[in-house]
Amino acid sequence: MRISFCCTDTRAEPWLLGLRAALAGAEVAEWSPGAPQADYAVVWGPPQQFIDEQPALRGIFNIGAGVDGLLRLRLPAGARVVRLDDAGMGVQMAEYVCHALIRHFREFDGYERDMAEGRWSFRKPRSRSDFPVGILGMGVLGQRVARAVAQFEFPVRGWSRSPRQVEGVDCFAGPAQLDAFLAGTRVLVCLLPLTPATEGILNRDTLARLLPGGYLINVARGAHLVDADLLALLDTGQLAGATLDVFRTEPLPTDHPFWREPRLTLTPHTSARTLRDESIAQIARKIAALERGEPIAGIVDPARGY
Ligand code: NDP
Ligand code: OXD
Repeated sequence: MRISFCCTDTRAEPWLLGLRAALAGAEVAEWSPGAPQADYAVVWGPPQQFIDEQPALRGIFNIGAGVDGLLRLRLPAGARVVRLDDAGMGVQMAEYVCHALIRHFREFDGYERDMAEGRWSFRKPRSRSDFPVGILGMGVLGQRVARAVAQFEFPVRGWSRSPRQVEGVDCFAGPAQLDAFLAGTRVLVCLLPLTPATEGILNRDTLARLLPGGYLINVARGAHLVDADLLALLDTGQLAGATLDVFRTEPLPTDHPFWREPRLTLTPHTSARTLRDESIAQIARKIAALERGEPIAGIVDPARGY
């Protein structure tokens, strides 16, 4: 079995060693133009040339959860695209979202500023029942985050494409229930895949429907958010602030107004990193299952876009 590795911004050597160790007997090599046909590919942001030169792949394994970049390429009809299912990202995402949520709710950002300015002062405790957390996207990561947020006793609501039942979560589904979901949410977490249906979903209309003084945590993709609409709602005070991990252009351009907005907390697309060992183990398990003719989780439906 031959495996071709084609990941931009990723040091190939440790992945090649890990994949070889996990898939005994497999020939694993980094792709270069004209390389021999492979049975499986392990990719992140591959060029179109890679796809065009590898028409016989039995599976294309994306080393991330989001496949929006991959699905922008022309893929062979019937190509089986497989994304990472958690693989260590769930707990990181839960940490990140809880950190952002609690920092905002407990006003730790304000205390940091006060103490830095030598001011010893208390803020009035707030009630977590006034801070319902709404999670857009109740998939692998959304559900993990919902569980973590519920541990801190915030009311939790979730929105997905198809109806779901998740213990401890007030569930909403589909466009018809989006307004009701937003109307009862103060802290909005975006964990949707980027698809034609979700691009720009964080906009003036949807964000203005949150409870007054809403707060946004976007950990999905920059193109979910209409940047100018967020800034406008911060200006009117309808939104109290936001924590953003993802941006339309990454790295965030130095002249982007987000850098200068004090009510925003920014991080460089780091909320849930791909963990090499966990990812290799998952990919190797799935390749072995496919070779045995068994079903696997995480196969992307290109028509749905995730
Ligand atoms: P999943 O595919 O497991 O979950 C996606 C969820 O979104 C599902 O609940 C799905 O609904 C819902 N959804 C999709 N389309 C719509 C729609 N049109 N309307 C309503 N709900 C919709 O994905 P993951 O949880 O694994 O990952 C989510 C995203 O997080 C990734 O696509 C990626 O963009 C981002 N991500 C960001 C990272 C970072 O470091 N910032 C790291 C990892 C991921 P249904 O349940 O009905 O299918
Ligand atoms: C992912 C990401 O999709 O890191 O996994 O953004």
